Amino acid sequence: MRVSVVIPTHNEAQAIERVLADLPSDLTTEVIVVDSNSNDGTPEIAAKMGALVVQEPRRGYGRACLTGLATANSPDVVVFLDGDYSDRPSELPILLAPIAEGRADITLGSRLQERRSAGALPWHQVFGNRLAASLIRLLYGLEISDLGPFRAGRAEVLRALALEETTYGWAVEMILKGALAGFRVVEVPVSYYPRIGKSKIGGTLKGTVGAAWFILSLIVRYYFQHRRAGTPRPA
Ligand SMILES: Nc1nc2c(ncn2[C@@H]2O[C@H](COP(=O)(O)OP(=O)(O)OP(=O)(O)O)[C@@H](O)[C@H]2O)c(=O)[nH]1
Ligand SMILES: [Mg+2]
Repeated sequence: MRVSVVIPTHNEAQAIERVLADLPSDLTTEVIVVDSNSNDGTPEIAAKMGALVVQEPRRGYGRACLTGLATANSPDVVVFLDGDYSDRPSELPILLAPIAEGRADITLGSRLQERRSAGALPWHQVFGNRLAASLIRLLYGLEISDLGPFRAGRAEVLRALALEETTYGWAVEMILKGALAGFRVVEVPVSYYPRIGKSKIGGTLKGTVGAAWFILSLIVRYYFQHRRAGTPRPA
């Protein structure tokens, strides 16, 4: 199985080396760091560690993931992982197993099952993620508990979904479109720790409320769009 790992970064110099060092090299075919205008040496560290560094000057988490997906060289599976060492890259096999065994098209690492370390997620993030996951369970019938950043998907499925969100909505777009198209989305428990470096979004209540509002409205909007249009299953 050819596995491409995509890591979006914006100023993650304090963490990126540990993220790259912890990725099991025997399981990864290539590691792509998609960097947006870091001025702290992140791309240089990533290149030194052997990652393929792609510059993406247009900001946005989703934009970086899309650029990484477009850059990946004939992968079977594409993995998305944050560059702040909140996730444990050594847990990659947990995400790959259901795909390798032919049980899943997309796997989602849930931080809200048993493995989260104390203080890794502030209460407002736990609440927001549980709320979004409940809404997805209710409207889409998908058994998920969280919208975590450590995810994997079969490359042909990810490409068929024609994802286009350029912000943090990208992750939820992948889940919703995947579910609506009838692909097998499977959640697995992963660990989560306080990020290394400065929190940019999730650490503040204001950032979380803004992101939560956007994501909840996306969940409802896709649901009604699908009911109106009867979204066909991508080829
Ligand atoms: N290339 C690129 N990467 C980004 C951008 N914004 C965020 N990232 C990276 O995307 C990943 C997720 O962003 P985070 O800042 O960790 O978001 P979060 O986990 O919701 O919030 P905190 O960890 O509290 O900051 C990190 O590796 C960031 O460096 C961007 O505009 N471009
Ligand atoms: Mg983070």
